[in-house]
Amino acid sequence: MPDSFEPTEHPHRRYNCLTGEWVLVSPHRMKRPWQGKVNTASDSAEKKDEAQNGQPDAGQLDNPLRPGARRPNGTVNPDYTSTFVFTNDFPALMPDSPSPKDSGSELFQMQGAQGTCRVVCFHPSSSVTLAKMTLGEIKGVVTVWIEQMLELGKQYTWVQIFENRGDIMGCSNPHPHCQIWATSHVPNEPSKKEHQQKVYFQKHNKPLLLDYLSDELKKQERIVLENELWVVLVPFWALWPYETMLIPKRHVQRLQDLTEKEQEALCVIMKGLLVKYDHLFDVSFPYSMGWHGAPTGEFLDTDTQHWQLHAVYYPPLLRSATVQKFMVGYELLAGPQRDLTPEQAAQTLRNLPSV
Ligand code: H2U
Repeated sequence: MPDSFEPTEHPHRRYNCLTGEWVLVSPHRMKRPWQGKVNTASDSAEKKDEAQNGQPDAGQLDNPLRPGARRPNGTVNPDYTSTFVFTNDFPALMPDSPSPKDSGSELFQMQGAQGTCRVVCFHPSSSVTLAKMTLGEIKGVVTVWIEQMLELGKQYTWVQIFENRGDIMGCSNPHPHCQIWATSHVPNEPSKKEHQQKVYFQKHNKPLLLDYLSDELKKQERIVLENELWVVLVPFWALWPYETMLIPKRHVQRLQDLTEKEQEALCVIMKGLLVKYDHLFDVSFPYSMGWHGAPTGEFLDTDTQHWQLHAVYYPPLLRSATVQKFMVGYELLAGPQRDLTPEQAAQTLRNLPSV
């Protein structure tokens, strides 16, 4: 067995201290020939609109998220000029759905799941992505996120803000928007983070993610962007090829705890990251992203200082605009695996323009 370990050559496992799971890193697999699925560049509505000199195309006219559109359920959207929030017409959760009776069985457990789902349109134009919005327009989106966290957080234990971008991610509509699902329970992913951060805090009396960030800033191996108040990095344990984490430098538990200055600096760094992503393979970059912070509802009255707010971006593209990473085979049967190293991904992203 060779004794000179090279992370860019030799398969190894990395620990995700935020979830307690391991990722298999196999950098040499980037060299394998690809005869599998090649997508068409999922460039959303952007190019179509540009081709028609800004005139809305047929898709835009039928688009149920645009200002003034009649949605399939008959509701007419207002002629909004900035952001627009509405309750999802096809919600995955209902506020007043009844709970099942306790089965009394360890093997057949069920729980009630009450909640609500909302859609947030970011902009009246279907051809504008967050990367292309002005800082003022992005600030409008951040303000809505905070308002929604405050409102829904009063009632619900977990408020999940997430954006699915691009048809490759299963996004049903190219109009710039995100979703919010608020639930009476803490879902699986944040549950793991709740546990890991709590255990770390009990041991060290410091938030896990702030210690992690401080080490990352010293190492300077996976930092993509940094400003006075925020950092974007490729996590040490990143699973998706160009996965990133966006994290405030100060100890902030929830989105609604950000100061005005932090909100403004967030808009700048978020736009910088999204512009880099668009440059990476020269397409309007697809991803799933979302915010994770301390739980809300009944947790608002408990000690949650082990939590540090952060956003995660999970882009599916691997080698080009048309070759994506699939979470299949080994990932489904055994555990997650990635090809290029997080350091290689960070270096590539770092070297791309952010304007
Ligand atoms: P996605 O593009 O991420 O799938 O989100 C769009 C959401 O918008 C989706 O959840 C909702 C869908 O249910 N929607 C409505 O609520 N009303 C509509 O008329 C169209 C889409």
